[in-house]
Amino acid sequence: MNKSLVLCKPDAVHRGLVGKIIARFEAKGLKIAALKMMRLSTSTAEKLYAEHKGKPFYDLLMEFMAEQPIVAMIVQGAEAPRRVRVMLGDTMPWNAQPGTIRGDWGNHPRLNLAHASDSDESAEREIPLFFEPSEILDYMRCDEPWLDQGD
Ligand code: FUP
Repeated sequence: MNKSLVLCKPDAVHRGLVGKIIARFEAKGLKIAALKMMRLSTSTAEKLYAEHKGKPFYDLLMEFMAEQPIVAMIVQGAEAPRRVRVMLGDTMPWNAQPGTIRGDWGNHPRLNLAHASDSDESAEREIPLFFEPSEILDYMRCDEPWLDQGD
């Protein structure tokens, strides 16, 4: 099963939307394999968003991500990165479809509620920035036989 690193960003924490965001992944049949609340260090924020260094929005993004609490999780399931990104919606909330997390609740490209890995390769790079192997739990949801049949 594939994994995606998902962060509920500071705006999701302050707006009390973390539970609703997690509930969407759970209801979809995706599995929460790791979960914690934390403050992001500037160094981890820089590693997460390394590809954006130098862009006009970079400094404000670093400030925003590192100063307030976030909730980090690993969401697991078949094609998890692709499916979670669809559920997040477009980066720009005004382009995000209703029914997506950003389409329903997002208001600004920086205040767009959640981050999610954009591929298996990104997830492999991002997950160790947030979780030790011992923090990732391997278990079977009781509804798993009814999900992700893979055929
Ligand atoms: P996404 O993967 O959908 O989060 O989007 P990007 O990797 O393109 O953007 C990384 C972060 O930069 C997101 F938090 C949104 C933010 N951003 C801005 O603040 N302004 C912009 O114009 C574009 C992105």
